[in-house]
Amino acid sequence: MKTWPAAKTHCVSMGSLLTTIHLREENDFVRTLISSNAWLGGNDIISDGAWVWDDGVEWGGFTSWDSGEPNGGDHEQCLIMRLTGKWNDDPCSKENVYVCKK
Ligand code: GN1
Ligand code: CA
Repeated sequence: MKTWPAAKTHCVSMGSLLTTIHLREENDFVRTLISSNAWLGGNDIISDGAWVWDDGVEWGGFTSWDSGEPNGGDHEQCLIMRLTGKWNDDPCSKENVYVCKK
């Protein structure tokens, strides 16, 4: 369990990134890997609502937001997958499991 920045640093230290998700198939696969809410490699830290992927792929393809999400404004800037495979914006300072992608 790590904060989002610490999780990201750990992935990078292994030559990987927090996982990004560009296809429904990737979303389904990552969901099979997790047993609690897990950080993904996306954030809107720079500007509220302007989501970016850590791998540099432009936001705007596949998304899997849960109903009502994202709802956190400046308080919830990091992307997390719920057990349902749906996404939430959550405070980056929370400690969660995470998935790296290489
Ligand atoms: C959580 O705890 P609450 O309901 O204020 C979560 C949000 C979700 C929300 C709805 C800090 O907020 O990211 O959008 O549930 N925030 C925290 O599921 O856990
Ligand atoms: Ca939220």
